[in-house]
Amino acid sequence: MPVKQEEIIWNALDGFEIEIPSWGFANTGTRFGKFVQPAAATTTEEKLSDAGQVHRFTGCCPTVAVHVLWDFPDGGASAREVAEAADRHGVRIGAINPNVFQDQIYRYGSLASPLPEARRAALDHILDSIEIAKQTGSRDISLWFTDGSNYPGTANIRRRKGLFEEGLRAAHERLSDSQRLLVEYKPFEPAFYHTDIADWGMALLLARAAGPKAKVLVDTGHHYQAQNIEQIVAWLLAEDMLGGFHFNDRRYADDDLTLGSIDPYQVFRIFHEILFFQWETRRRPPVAYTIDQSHNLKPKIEEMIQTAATAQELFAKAALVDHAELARRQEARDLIEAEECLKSAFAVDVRPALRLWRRTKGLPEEPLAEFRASGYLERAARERGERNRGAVASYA
Ligand code: PSV
Ligand code: MN
Repeated sequence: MPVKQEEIIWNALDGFEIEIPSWGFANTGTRFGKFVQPAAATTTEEKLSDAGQVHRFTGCCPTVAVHVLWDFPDGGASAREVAEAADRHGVRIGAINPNVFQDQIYRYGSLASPLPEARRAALDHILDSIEIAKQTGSRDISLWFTDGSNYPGTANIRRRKGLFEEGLRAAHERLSDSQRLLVEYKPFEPAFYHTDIADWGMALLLARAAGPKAKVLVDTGHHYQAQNIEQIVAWLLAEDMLGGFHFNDRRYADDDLTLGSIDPYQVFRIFHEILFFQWETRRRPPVAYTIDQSHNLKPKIEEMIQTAATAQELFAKAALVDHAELARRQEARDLIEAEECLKSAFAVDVRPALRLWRRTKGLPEEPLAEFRASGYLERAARERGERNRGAVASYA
């Protein structure tokens, strides 16, 4: 590999981090059931310990996104204790995700519910989450809402939009100078007729209505088939409204499959739009990269290591696009050569450079193999197996 290419890859890797979700380490399933793993994390401490392993072997996942109800249960550890536990395991707490969808009170929605007490409960929980974020030193409060309706005529769509504007504005007022609100959109599920924040345009308008520290979060699984996600990314960048990502891959809907397992070229194109923007503007916008996957069948820690390595590879490939050449070819309407700028960068095998980068950073060249050899998973299965067995009726 030419020295210049290697240098570009190293620079890209030096500046690349991706956050991992605490919920990726616990037992999760589909709505038809769970297949329990003996080594799955059963407590917040265990999730952070597993996340620490991912960072230890990859060197690119120093922060962990947490879900408030799942990671700070009532009567459980305080925000400070959770932050200290993260520290013990070599990671930091990242985005705080409020949960305004699980409690019974949210049957008709949260910030847009027709019930004032549900709206109040949702806002209070979001405000509590902002306080938690202050204690854990987290910049981002990441909001996803299930609000919507299942049948035509059953909800006042315009009124609900107004309620969202009000609620988000009230939340925004509580942010410190260094905090941000990220507004995530999703077209359907669990609501199947209308979802209040269904696409990036709705998220953009609501974020603008909330205030200057609110940005849009793009979850790659939250789009209709064939939607051009990199175009959405380019537009959000141009509007200074791209706050971050939830990365995962999909074949049908919000499948939460491993990043790049179905369409790695799409992830490359997303990274390319960001890096092309940076090259043109000489500006690096604060875009949070986060994984949003929780695996039912694959071993969870290994899967997260696999995902992080894939993200590094695709980011490094995108960094290899020759931007000056691309700009020239686009200007000259040289369609074939412009497209080749992307294709040839995507075709480069960056893995040898990635291995070398790891070696110089004192990281294992083959993180998956090294993790497997460490015996961590077997130990975790021994320690947690009994508790996981208790979590389901039948267990093999
Ligand atoms: C919803 O599908 C979502 O993408 C939201 O980001 C949630 O916080 C996350 O998955 C976990 O359920
Ligand atoms: Mn998500």
